[in-house]
Amino acid sequence: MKSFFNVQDIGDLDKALAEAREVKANPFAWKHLGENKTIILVFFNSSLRTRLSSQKAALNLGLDPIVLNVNGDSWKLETRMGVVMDSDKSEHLREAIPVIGSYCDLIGVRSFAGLTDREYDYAETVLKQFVEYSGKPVISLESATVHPCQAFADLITIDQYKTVKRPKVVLTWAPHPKALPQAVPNSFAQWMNAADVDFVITHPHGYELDPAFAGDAKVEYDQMKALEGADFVYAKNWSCPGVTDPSKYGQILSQDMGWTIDEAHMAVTNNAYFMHCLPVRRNMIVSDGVIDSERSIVIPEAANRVVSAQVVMKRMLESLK
Ligand code: AN0
Ligand code: CP
Repeated sequence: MKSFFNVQDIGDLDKALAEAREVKANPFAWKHLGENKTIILVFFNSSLRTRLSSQKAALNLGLDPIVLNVNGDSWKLETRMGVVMDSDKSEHLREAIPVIGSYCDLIGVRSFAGLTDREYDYAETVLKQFVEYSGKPVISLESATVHPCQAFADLITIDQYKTVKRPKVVLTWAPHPKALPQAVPNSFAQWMNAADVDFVITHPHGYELDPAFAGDAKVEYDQMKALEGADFVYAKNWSCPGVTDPSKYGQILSQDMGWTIDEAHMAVTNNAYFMHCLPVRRNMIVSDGVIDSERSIVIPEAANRVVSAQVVMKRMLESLK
């Protein structure tokens, strides 16, 4: 595997899920694969799960992880081309990336959407520079438009908990005080469209996801109707994707607390499991009662982040040989 951004990069999903089950059952069986190899994990933004699960996955494979916190302990990096570098950014990605590439075998990059310039974000400008200038396989650890390690872990979790062959999975928007990227819902939609599930998206008007990710997924604007009979409820906030009105890209269009997932919402489902990628704001996205209930699987979902990262790194190491 050369890079990991989209569901297509993992190939056949049944095979990927079978491999995930193997890795989960026997995490140290491929400890030789990463011997004398290094992964550099570059973080332009905060993280708890991605940072720790990526390091743990690397260690399970015998691969040495090095973490670089850009803005914290490195020079601030300029990401735009052709600018006069008279700001607080001391170094350009154009030099930093090949230098990073010369120190490692694999690279992971977290670089969130700026949410001001839709074209810049949706072109995955930063991630593409890493691919072009590092010469190494690159994993998106949530880039401007995708979070594939999360979506793969979500699929692994659904596969683990489902009790019917084709469960109903509902992605629901929920309110949040800050504008958030679309990477998590974009990837979740892309992966659910490719998986064997009955997938429905629900959100207020104006929050339509980019068709490149939403595909033919059913959109139901009545949240309660969407949730009826759901086996899995996947809550997430996102800001305006700017599909219908590009001038609203990255804005908060609604803070309707009626969309917070509480017991009344869960009551219309098929005793659904509750999922969220975390970090989650309690009593904004989800009520204490729902996230603390026995149907909440947010912790095993987060635990599966080690499994998804490990399958991806394992495949990349195998294709280096
Ligand atoms: C980020 C987001 O919504 O994309 C990361 C989620 C994994 N969340 C926040 O910034 C709160
Ligand atoms: N879900 C997730 O990616 O969490 P972090 O932002 O803490 O890495």
